[in-house]
Amino acid sequence: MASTATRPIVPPADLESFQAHLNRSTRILALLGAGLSASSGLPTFRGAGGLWRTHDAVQLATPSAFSRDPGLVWQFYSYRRHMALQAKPNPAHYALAELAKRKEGFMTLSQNVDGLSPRAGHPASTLKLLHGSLFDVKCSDFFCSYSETANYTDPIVPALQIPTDESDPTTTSALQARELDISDSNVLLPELAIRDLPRCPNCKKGLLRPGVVWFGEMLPTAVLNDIDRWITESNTIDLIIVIGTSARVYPAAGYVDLARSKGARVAVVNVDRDDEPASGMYQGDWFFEGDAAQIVPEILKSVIGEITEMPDAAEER
Ligand code: BV8
Ligand code: ZN
Repeated sequence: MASTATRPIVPPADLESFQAHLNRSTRILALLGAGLSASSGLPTFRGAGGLWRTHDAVQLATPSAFSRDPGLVWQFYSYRRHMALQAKPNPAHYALAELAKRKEGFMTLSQNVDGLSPRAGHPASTLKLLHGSLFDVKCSDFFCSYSETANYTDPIVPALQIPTDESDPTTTSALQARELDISDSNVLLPELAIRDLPRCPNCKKGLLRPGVVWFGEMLPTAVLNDIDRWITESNTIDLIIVIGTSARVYPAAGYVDLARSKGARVAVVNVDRDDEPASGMYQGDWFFEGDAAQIVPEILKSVIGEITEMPDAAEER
């Protein structure tokens, strides 16, 4: 048994057959999930049992949660904005960006709202953000269409400051000193007054809300149309690469079967061998078990070569 040091990241046989198919593929889809950014230090939805503090993350990502307690929902999103801004794209983000630059017919569908793929230089024309971005905001008032993109202000309003000075026991460093995590339920979150939350500068009435797609909300029409146009452009899709997703949220997860129905072979990259797409795995598919940050650059190497540079667009801001 080869020692761990020399054990190849992916089984050679799989790598060879996958790369042979990748090299000859002209129509490729990728579906990305939170596991892609796990190695960048961002918690997945299912990681930590899908909980942020004592709250079910999926429950917080709903219009009803926002109308019930906008302060709590904003603290959830402000925390995720802060974490995403602190994080850095990892080699998998760069490998996918490089594939997009080198493979004409490569379209990437991301469920991630963390902004790391754009920061890795993934061309926007072939990167579809299905669920929006943490760094877009829009007015929550039904009659106001105000929206803003690329708002990286952290915190977006002073009241959402994740405490930083020593006097406050909930400071990030004080917490780290006590090995507590701000997302830990033992740390009481301040009750925020509505007046301290981000207000719409246009109608001055509505609260601003994160520019993400909440459960029960439609995905952005322009994004869905762009994807449909790409899918119907040709009768075939050769390959879909499913990376770091439990593929349980729709309509995103539905693209795996849609691609399969157009002849695509499926390649899954996931640390959890049981996390297959709902429709299962078939003869000719690949399951690469392990960390996306390690595996994705390896399996795409035949097209993209070695990932050397990792420029971070955030540094140019
Ligand atoms: C809608 C933005 C209707 C916000 C998100 C059909 C069947 C059943 C249900 C439905 C259906 N159609 C619609 C629904 C309802 C619902 C849904 O799908 N519910 C689920 C829970 C069953 N869908 C909706 O509500 C959608 N809207 O349907 O509107 C409509 C129609 C007409 C008119 C009006 C309305 C909207 C869905 C989008 C919700 N927003 N995000 C935010 O982020 O806060 S979804 C959010 O959760 C993410 O974007 C992502 O999509 C999902 C989390 O999934 P993953 O990213 O996969 O993360 P997860 O933690 O689950 O898994 C991580 C994986 O990575 C694991 O497999 C793990 O093993 C792996 N991993 C971990 N570390 C690594 C790794 N892999 C590799 N390397 C590592 N290092
Ligand atoms: Zn407004």
